[in-house]
Amino acid sequence: MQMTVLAIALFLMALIAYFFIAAIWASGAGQTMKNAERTRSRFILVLLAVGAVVTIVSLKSWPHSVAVTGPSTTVNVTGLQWAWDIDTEEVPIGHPIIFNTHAADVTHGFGVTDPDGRLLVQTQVMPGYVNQVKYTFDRPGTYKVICLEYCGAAHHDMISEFKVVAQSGAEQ
Ligand SMILES: [Cu+2]
Repeated sequence: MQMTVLAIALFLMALIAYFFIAAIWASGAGQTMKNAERTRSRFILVLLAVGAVVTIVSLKSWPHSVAVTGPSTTVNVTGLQWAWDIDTEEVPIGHPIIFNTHAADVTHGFGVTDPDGRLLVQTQVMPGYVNQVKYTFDRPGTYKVICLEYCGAAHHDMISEFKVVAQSGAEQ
């Protein structure tokens, strides 16, 4: 879907660029250019081409993909005023975890922090939708789930925990 949108956007940009170039060409500006102007125009075109290549090469992959190849673990999370209902207490280390989140009442913000309190992953949690977010934990410990969207009087108490454990521990 995203590739289709990208292709349509690029096609429309090329179409607009074509009409601009055709209009400049039809005005005869190209014929009356002095050498210095022609050199400058070529220099700008080269800069544009270099900029386009650098932009495309340095683009990161789409940030919204939750596609996981190979085994993964699904954790179901429900946000409600004012608690998190998480269907597991432990998840395995080094193994993609897909959090399926949804809200039972109002919009919440699902955030996972590591044992040092650093935010690792987050997504909005909405009634009527299941929002997915994927993360692979690389060290064991107790991780906190916090709410990142103000949802009422006890929003600040909306804290839960789960443990990240070695694979063998998860199977016990
Ligand atoms: Cu909240």
